[in-house]
Amino acid sequence: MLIGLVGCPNSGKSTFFKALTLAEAETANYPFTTIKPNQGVAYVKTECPCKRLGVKCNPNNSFCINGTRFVPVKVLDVAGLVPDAHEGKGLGNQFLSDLVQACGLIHVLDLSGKTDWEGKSVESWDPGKNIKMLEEEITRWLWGIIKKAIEKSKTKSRAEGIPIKNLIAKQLSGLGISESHVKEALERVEPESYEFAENLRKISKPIVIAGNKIDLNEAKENFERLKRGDLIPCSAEAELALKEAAKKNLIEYVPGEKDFKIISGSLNENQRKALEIIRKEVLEKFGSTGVQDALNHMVFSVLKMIVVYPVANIERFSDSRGNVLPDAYLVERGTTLKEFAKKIHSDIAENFMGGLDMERKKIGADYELKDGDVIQILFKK
Ligand SMILES: Nc1nc2c(ncn2[C@@H]2O[C@H](COP(=O)(O)OP(=O)(O)OP(=O)(O)O)[C@@H](O)[C@H]2O)c(=O)[nH]1
Ligand SMILES: [Mg+2]
Repeated sequence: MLIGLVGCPNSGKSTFFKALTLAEAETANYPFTTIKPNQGVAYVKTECPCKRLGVKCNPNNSFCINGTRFVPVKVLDVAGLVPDAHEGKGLGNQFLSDLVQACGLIHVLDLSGKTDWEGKSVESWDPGKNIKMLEEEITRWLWGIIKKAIEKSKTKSRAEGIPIKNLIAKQLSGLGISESHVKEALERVEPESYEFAENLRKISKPIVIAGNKIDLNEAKENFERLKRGDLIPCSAEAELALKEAAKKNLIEYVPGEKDFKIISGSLNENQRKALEIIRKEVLEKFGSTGVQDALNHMVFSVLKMIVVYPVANIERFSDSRGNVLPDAYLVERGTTLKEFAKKIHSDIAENFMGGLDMERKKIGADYELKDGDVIQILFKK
């Protein structure tokens, strides 16, 4: 699963990326710092079943801090997007192609109004304007691709008498767009229309808005003024500072939490002050830095994913080597046991014989997985 970070230049995308991944990425206070995309691994946060099962886990593909499991998702930080990017303005629309595999986009918005939508320093800018602009640019970029796909399909459509709409789904499959996405987006609209492109964007690239730089007073004012329910207040800089301090064992901090604890005596006065400002201006006012919330909101609420823990031995909740709750898988809500078996391994799916739930009760192929399920898949060996 890949989540894209998009937004105007200088909005804090690369800082947000670093805060999520602790990977290297260049950040600076001028537009178009990022040219080539940065890809890294971030983690969504969920309750680990180890708590309720009363066991100690040994995660393999994920990690657990005091009963909180962190499950990996890929994130991509791209270049800044400016008005008319779809026509090649700014760094053009080439970089938008980097986002084709993304299931969802986090719009990192500079809420402080200290940069305009081209990333230039200004006294005051209405960040609300960037929201619509970004949506339109992405829709127009998609529309361009759709129009090309239609053009390519015309001859085949005429020659074989197949409706255009049946042909374009295949052409768009490389964009992370499925046949069902196309079908849903085409309800009551024509394939050539802007409305189809817009529907398709909403379905295939849903957006979560991260109102960044909330540590600044101007951002707080804009947050109050905009009053949008879909705006998540964030401070990428605060989250990055906390994660880096935790990595150096200066503080104890679980990503996404509302507080941290200083555990080292080696902090200097400036470091202490900076951390106290984060506590007072961000954590106490907004309940967290918002960065983890934005990612969690995308994955769990918007993309409707759940976390499932397959094990080889349901009595011990372990794999064959005795590792307890080793793997955490993100799957779409509604996934059945059989579909899940296919995701794990084609061999397991071919020899599938059902499964066992946490109470060691038998479950069948059509069993719909629930969030936090620990299951053993049974198959012929
Ligand atoms: N106050 C504050 N500044 C931030 C925050 N996040 C980023 N910044 C600053 O905003 C400026 C731009 O940050 P970048 O992360 O480079 O922004 P970007 O969106 O990747 O920029 P481009 O790659 O040029 O499009 C830098 O000076 C950052 O330090 C934040 O949460 N609070
Ligand atoms: Mg950048």
